[in-house]
Amino acid sequence: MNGQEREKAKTKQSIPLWGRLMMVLVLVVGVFFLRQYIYALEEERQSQGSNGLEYAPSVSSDHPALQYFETANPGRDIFLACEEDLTDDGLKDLVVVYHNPEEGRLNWMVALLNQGNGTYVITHPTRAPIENQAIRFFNMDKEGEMEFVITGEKDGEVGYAIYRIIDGELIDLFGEDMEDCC
Ligand SMILES: [Ca+2]
Ligand SMILES: [Ca+2]
Repeated sequence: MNGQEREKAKTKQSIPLWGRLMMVLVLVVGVFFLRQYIYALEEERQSQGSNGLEYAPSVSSDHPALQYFETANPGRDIFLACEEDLTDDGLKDLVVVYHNPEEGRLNWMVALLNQGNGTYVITHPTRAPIENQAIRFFNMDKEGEMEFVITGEKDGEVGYAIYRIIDGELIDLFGEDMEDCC
């Protein structure tokens, strides 16, 4: 034990009983308010519609990233374009679900990665659900890049997959029945 540690041990021992009781009281009150806070959050979540799931809204058609996509890929039908910072660099990126009318019954999804100078890097297209597409952003591992889940249908078959940007591309982390709905 060096001098500093001995000093610390002494401080610990010298906390009087009332001090320890005060600490317990503060802890109990703290836990009480934390629980109230969590209940309030939960209530708010439940009041926000079906299953508490909040799907990302589509951006408006004059959104700069969407216009960038349409300039690079003219003539596509846009089903969904949702904004979030996927790369954890403080710049909003855009996920676009679209259809090329020159193709058959196929939909595609890309992400536009914001370069911060008015330009975007467009990821390689990956297959997307045919109908009722919805995207929900969330942070799966509580750090770094945002993940998102895309769900959709094809002829009543429902599927979903979870994606993250890895090395500048949309990577499918896992999913279920995507082949039935894409
Ligand atoms: Ca970003
Ligand atoms: Ca994450």
